[in-house]
Amino acid sequence: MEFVIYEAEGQIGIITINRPKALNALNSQVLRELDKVLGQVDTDTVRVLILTGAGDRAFVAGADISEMSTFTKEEGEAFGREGNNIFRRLETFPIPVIAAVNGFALGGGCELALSCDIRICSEQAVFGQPEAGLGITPGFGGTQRLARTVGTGMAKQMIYMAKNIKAEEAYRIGLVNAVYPQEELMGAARKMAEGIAGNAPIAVRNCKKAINEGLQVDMDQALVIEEHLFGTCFETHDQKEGMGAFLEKRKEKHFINR
Ligand code: CO8
Repeated sequence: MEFVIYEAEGQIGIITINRPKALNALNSQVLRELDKVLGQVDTDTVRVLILTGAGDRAFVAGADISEMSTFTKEEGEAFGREGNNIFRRLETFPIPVIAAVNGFALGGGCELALSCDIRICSEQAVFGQPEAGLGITPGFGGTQRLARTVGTGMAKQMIYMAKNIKAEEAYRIGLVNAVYPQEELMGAARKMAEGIAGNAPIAVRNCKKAINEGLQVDMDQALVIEEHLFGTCFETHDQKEGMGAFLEKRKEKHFINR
């Protein structure tokens, strides 16, 4: 693969969008490679993914403007569909995904981060949806996920004004969970990933599913989704291990993803 790197470090997988000359902009090839990489993640072993951008300037500076500039309506829709399908695959990926935003996260880059479960960033990160200034709408889920993450008022302000915001503002509005010095970002992402990976993997997956799917339906249905996922945990080895460790006053737990 030319533009996407995947490294598995034990229970943590790291995906790096690697097109630094174009500030990691997403062209069709990058999107296809990202899709392919997701298919290669061994979710029996890997419990958490970290997604970041290569170099020290950009997470992803958007969809590739030179590729999009000559699109017809049909090509625009097809490109939007391709991106949406892949971002949705990431959003519903069985294990949690942490976006480690190390620089520009603009347009499709902000949308990519929004498709992850958790966003943390470096002090030099810049977020924005510049599309309206380019004569288009956000097309990889930004109108939907930004509004769901930071609320409609702030999302509309960011999208209508096409004005970028810095890391501290992104933190203030709840777009990211934490801001770190650039050199500490990946360490912080790994530490968070290790914290998640130390818990029962099936329970964590079920939590992700319950939150994601529950937010799509009304509260009564959402609680049924939770009840079902809660119940299935009791069929797992790891529930017996987790509760057994508590009852035996044992600190070490051996979760085996079964
Ligand atoms: N697309 C293509 N190339 C890009 C992109 C991009 N989004 N962003 C940066 N690059 C390229 C530049 O063209 C430049 O290439 P070259 O060296 O060959 O000229 C290289 O990266 C470095 O960029 P700059 O020289 O511009 O670097 P600066 O430090 O001066 O500026 C910025 C950095 C501010 C990030 C600037 O590059 C910029 O504004 N980039 C565009 C950001 C943007 O508007 N992104 C949103 C794009 S639209 C989008 O993402 C829509 C998503 C949904 C699509 C749905 C389709 C249907």
